Amino acid sequence: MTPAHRIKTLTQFIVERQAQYPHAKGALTRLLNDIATAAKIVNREINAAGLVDILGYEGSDNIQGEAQKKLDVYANERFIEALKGGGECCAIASEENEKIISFQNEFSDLGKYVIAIDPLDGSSNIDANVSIGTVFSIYRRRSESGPGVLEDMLQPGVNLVAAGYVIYGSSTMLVYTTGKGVNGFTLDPSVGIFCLSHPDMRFPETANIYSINEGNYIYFPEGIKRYLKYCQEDDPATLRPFTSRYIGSMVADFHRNLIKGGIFMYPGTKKQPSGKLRLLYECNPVAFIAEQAGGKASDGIRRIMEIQPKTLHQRAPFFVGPKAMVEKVEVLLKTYSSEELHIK
Ligand code: AHM
Ligand code: MG
Repeated sequence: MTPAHRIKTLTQFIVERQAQYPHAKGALTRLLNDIATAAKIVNREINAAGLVDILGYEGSDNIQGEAQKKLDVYANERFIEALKGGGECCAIASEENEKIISFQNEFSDLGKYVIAIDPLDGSSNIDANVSIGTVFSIYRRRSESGPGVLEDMLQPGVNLVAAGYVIYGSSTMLVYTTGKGVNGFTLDPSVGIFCLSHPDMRFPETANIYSINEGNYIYFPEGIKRYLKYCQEDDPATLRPFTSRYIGSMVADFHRNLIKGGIFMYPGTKKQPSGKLRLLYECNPVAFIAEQAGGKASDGIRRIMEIQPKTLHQRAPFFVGPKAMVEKVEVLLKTYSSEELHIK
């Protein structure tokens, strides 16, 4: 067992990191703490979901036309509340809200950050007790002062100051990066504290997992079909056939692949050329973490983090994982799907 004096809490960790920057005023530290606090409250509610009969459709559709579960709404409210109350952020973009939420309270001139968040990703899994997650992106605002505006949000991933996710699984973890590696913290539920459990996370050298909703196979571009066949070929030297694993919760699928070694894919199809996942608050934060863990994230052609977003809820095809795996997908897309996808 780890001796108590060696346990490092999330708060200690981010304060220590901040101390390396003498001019930092602690705003990012407070912001990350606000997110961690909201995550703990959401975690408590998720764990109690089966007990308090909170499951079920809220009755409203979110702006993508999907039915919202009560916990989606609850999580959205908790994160907005925590971030608004903290005063370090001047606007939030959430999967659950069509427009950005700008803060117009007494803090409106103080917050120099904006947050894009999916408060509860994979929420269709809740009633089956399957892992779900929260995903967040933190940007420095572009506007000078006052409530945040849309332009503050429409920034490419390369401008990210920090990003992370919380996975509500067999244990609850917060994983984040500020561009200096990736660190993971596990919640000790008995005391309600996130403790450093996964320092300096990296994709393993060997990887043999692929994650994709293969039910969409007939709609996939030819390059993706070829990649799936490649994954299923017999070649022990390259660990093939690979293992197929798909939970249907991006955070959980990505987290497993980060730890065990694998690629997560959500391609575009003829019906949905941009795929399903949203650039600002699903692809970009996970891409930042993947790159910081030695991996790669692509829309099949471009680096995800270099895409200039045009709208708040825009989607992007998403391929993320160890570099070699993502590059193989890119090559096959270029070879077999350049006309379908207009790859130059
Ligand atoms: P959501 O934001 O509505 O929960 O949808 C996003 C989720 C991802 O977590 C997951 O990777 C994907 O949808 C699964 O989609 P599909 O059911 O089409 O495989
Ligand atoms: Mg989502």
